[in-house]
Amino acid sequence: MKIKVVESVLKANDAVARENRKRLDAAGVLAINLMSAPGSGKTLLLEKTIPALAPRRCAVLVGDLQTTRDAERLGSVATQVTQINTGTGCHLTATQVAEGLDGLELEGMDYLFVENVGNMVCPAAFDLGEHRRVALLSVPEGDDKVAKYPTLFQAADAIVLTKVDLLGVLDYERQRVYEDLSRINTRAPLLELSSKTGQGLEGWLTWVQQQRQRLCPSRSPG
Ligand SMILES: Nc1nc2c(ncn2[C@@H]2O[C@H](COP(=O)(O)OP(=O)(O)O)[C@@H](O)[C@H]2O)c(=O)[nH]1
Ligand SMILES: [Mg+2]
Repeated sequence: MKIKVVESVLKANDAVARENRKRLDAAGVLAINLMSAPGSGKTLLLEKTIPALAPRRCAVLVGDLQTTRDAERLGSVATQVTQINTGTGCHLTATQVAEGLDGLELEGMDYLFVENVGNMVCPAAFDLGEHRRVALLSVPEGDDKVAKYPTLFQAADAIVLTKVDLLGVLDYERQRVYEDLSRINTRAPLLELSSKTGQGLEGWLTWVQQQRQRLCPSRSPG
């Protein structure tokens, strides 16, 4: 009985997610859902990505339990930013994203970045209508997280290892991450970067641009 309830919630979510994807496709907007533990560096990565990519053609939806702090940070780099407060919800839902889309002008946009609520478990279960899922993990979190939270990394189209500027300071065996990923997700690239120093950002930006070109080959991104 319990399982049926969960299934129906997910089914209803998936139906709204499909509508979200249709709206985004119609507008030629690539949507990327960023998922990670709190503090892995989602907001700072977006603060660096958007100015380098196409500042006037990026919109952002940010999910957090409380506060508009991330939206305030991102408001200085993106033209359209909406904060979604989930209250006690540990992940965004497709319905919340649909409401967020209602408030955005998608015409003229190339990219929609969705910063999910900081959590390594729940966000992975909910399709939001995004085109690509990115899972972040940061060096200070430790090199065992891929094995401990496999669902987040299994669902990812790309995995971003952030804060590599701290590799020399902390005991961190990158090889463990590669080995764990080889068991659970071999199709997603592992992109190592530091939003602080800029190391590795080029590779990430190239991956993002390639995804949009695949989605919308006839329109050149700004
Ligand atoms: N050293 C270092 N710090 C970072 C990096 N990326 C993010 N941070 C810091 O980590 C903290 C959390 O980052 P934030 O982007 O807010 O994480 P979020 O909760 O995932 O959005 C902030 O103090 C950032 O300045 C990085 O690449 N290197
Ligand atoms: Mg954030």
